[in-house]
Amino acid sequence: MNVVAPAPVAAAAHTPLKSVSPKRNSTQHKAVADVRATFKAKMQTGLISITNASGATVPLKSSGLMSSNKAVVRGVPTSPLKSGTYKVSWRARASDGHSEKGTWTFKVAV
Ligand SMILES: [Cu+2]
Repeated sequence: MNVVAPAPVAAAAHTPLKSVSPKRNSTQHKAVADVRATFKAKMQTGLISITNASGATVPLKSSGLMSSNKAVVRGVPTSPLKSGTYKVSWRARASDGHSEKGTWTFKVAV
């Protein structure tokens, strides 16, 4: 009888991203007060940064896991985001200790 080696397990996201707000590639028609990356489970740590169309970092008054829901990494700009294109970068550590990161983009037209 042949011994079949187990197939290698594909490197998958350990705690996948469930949704982002504002939605990826969306256009918002009012100023955006916060951005959120929601995962399928609680995370250990998380950070968000936002850059504008010229690549400048948008100042945030807070960035991190929401204390009321640790599956959500939230970034709160110092002032709501007005018209422009924004890129959100997130980085988070899952409960198994592995770090993940990603980006998404959205527009504001007010
Ligand atoms: Cu993992």
